[in-house]
Amino acid sequence: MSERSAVKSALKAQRIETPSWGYGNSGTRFKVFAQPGVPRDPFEKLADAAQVHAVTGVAPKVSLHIPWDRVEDYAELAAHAHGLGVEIGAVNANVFQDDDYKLGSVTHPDAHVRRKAVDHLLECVDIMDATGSRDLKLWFSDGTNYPGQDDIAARQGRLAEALAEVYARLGDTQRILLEYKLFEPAFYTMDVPDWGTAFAHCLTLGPKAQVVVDTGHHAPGTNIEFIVAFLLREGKLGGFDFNSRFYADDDLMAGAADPFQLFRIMHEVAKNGGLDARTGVAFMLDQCHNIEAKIPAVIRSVMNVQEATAKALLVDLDALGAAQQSGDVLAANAVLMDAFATDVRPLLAEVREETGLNPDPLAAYRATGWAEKTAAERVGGEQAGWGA
Ligand code: LRH
Ligand code: MN
Repeated sequence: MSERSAVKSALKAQRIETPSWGYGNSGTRFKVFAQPGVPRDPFEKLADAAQVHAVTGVAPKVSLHIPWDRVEDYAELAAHAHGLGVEIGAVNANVFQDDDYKLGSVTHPDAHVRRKAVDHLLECVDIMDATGSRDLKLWFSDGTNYPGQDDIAARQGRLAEALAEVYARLGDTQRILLEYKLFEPAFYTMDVPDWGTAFAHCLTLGPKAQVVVDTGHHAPGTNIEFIVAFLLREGKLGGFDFNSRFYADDDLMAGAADPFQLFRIMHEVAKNGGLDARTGVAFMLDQCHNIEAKIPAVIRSVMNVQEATAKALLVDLDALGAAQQSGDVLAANAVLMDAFATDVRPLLAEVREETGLNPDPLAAYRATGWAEKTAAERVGGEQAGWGA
């Protein structure tokens, strides 16, 4: 198989999971701007996600967030997804919007509050049983705002206890994906602030616990691809929450703010076996489209991840290895920069045509008239959002 056709088959096999909340309204503490045609329920969110998969061919999974996507019958929701040509992916728990969780959820000083939080996490595993999902994604807003507010070590003990109980409930093929975040909504300590803390808890839990790298959750200047290479080597990279940022957890479109960083990350993924489905890395988007049209934004983001992946797959690893081995710093760097400078859009257009798709997914989407159709039909009811 020529290098080019190997790259094309890897691109055809790529799978990018889109977030149900990316199709709903979202914003900042200053304002949430509504948009015409926004879904009112998880069924309509899945219909929008199916539009993304229809024009990209690589986005067949949709992450849910509970309770934002709470329904009576999750098997019915999964069947609805199937009918649309998509399936339900990771289930995201939410222990960050209930008044009881002001001082923490699974780390709260009060055992009753911890019990309530763990019960929600266990409910999410029940939902996974109904939807056939593999991944329980856990992000905790837990933390403190002032020195002395609570005992840092004691909170870690409470977190470990809660995670162990949920881990014991997992089915054989199910996983915990533990997500870390440096700050926000807490501003002194977060109980899972960085990859090291997440990694340590996942090591303690066992093989069914892995780390999620949200690209917006690091201190400015953090070398995220180092974390990726390290976790892949340890077999503890469970997935990504792709988005991009200029400052903090901006949750902008993946690759929009820093396409070179996304390329460097995908280079470490590609060269360390992370694109191999057996490695089990979940490539998920976690974004909010506060001012831009939501479905085209998700399509653009999927294309940005595809472009970063294509460039990473074009890195001449033999030349890179030779330059690294001989200590030729400039030559080694040039190998990567050459790949990054490659215009891979014609290659991706070819991949799409070979899979029977329009080479231009955004043009294909516009041609469906879906935006106009949903704006006309989805009148009344309450548009979906974060319900915060
Ligand atoms: C937290 C986070 C987490 C989700 C939420 C939508 O910042 O990245 O992954 O639960 O965004
Ligand atoms: Mn995230």
